Amino acid sequence: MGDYYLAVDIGASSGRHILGSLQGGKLVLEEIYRFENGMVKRNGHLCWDYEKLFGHIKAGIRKCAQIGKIPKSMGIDTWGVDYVLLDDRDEIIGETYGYRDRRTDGIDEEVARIIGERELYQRTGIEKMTFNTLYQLMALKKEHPEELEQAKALLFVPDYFHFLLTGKKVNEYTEASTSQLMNAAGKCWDEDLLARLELPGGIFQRIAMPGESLGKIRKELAEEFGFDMEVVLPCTHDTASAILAIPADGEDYVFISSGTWSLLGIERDEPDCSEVSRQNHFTNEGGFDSRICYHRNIMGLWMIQSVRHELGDSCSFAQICEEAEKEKEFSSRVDVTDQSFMAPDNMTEAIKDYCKKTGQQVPETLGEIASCIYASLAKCYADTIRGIEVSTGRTYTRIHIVGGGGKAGYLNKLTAEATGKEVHAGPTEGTALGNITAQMIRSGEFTDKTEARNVIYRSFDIKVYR
Ligand code: LFR
Repeated sequence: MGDYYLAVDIGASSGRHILGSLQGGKLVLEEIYRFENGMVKRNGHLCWDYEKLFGHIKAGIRKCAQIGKIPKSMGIDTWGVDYVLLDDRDEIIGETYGYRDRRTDGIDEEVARIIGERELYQRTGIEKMTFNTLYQLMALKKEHPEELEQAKALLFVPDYFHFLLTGKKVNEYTEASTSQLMNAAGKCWDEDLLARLELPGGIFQRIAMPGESLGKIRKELAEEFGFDMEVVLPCTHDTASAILAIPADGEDYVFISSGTWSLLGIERDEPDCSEVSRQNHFTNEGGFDSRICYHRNIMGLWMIQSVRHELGDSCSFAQICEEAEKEKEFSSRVDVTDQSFMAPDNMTEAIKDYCKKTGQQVPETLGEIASCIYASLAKCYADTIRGIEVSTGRTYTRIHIVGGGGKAGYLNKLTAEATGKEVHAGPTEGTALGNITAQMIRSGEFTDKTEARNVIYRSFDIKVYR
């Protein structure tokens, strides 16, 4: 029996604890704990409840002892950009805002007066999304400058949970890259940028690479859980973790990390911070082995999740796919990167409004709405891939879809049709798997990423659509 490694993978709508181990040359996963997540409205702002999340993190760890499978190490990954500020007693200062909160609306224009978008991109390589940490901090500086002044440390969400577990403060590289405050070429905090934005450089921590060990969990926690274990940094940004788990060899593919968001792109050694790349909305985020995840953020299944939620979460995602397929002739399309779908009060209405506004047939039934979303996503995938092919001057024959969205068979089919490429869907637990992979490389179970990906390829069911 091989050693166990624990991934805590927290997404915008749910979190899970997954144990991974090597058994007979294959990687075997076991989900031991699952919980809900979501932003909550507090004082008119969309916020996360970190206390509750940490309670779930601990409950899932206790589950390991209950089932007698003690992990050798663990690591946490979450979405990007969100952070906490800590005071001199390591208490959280102010609200724990979530990235869909609207307080950053319009802040981008103020930032552009300090530093032009072109130069900002040349430095950071990060696509302008007004939820990036940069804009969030600038909004805070405007509304609550005293909170920034009081702050002693900034930790991104996974950093914060790792700190609660070990007492160590670092900013993990892949997550830090999503802030839009890191220098893409130097992989370090862009001190000059921070100074020009008048942000307190002292709150940023040492940038730590995935694979680094933060040492053992705190003594009190080890006593509470009844066992000790090491915390090893995975790619704490979920997207980078998912990309590490792509079951591919060579470089002849584009990836889609499909979940709440669809992140579509390629891996590369050096960032492309050119003006063409900026205009095509590509972002250069940190990946495993100091590589760059070069991709576009596409709204993704958030639109389906929201519509489903508006129906009282009464139908399964598989049923939604079926309904959509019945309406495959429905021809209205929306731009899935449009801001109006970012955080609408009602997604169903936002889609109807978009169709009305653009003179298209308004979808009425669930089937029509889902058909419109899936077909629009597939179209956006095809356009984005064309953009990548133009900018890299090469073509790709395969698309690897990792993450829960890979279960949407109808969308996979549409993607194969719209792009003319072979779609390989799976593994669906890509993010947790990538998290575990980084830990297993650290402990020597895999010599490198290539070996890990070969094992992943052998271990999981991958569905191919032609
Ligand atoms: C996906 C993701 C994306 C990021 C978005 C917000 O879960 O991490 O990569 O752009 O969430 O942080």
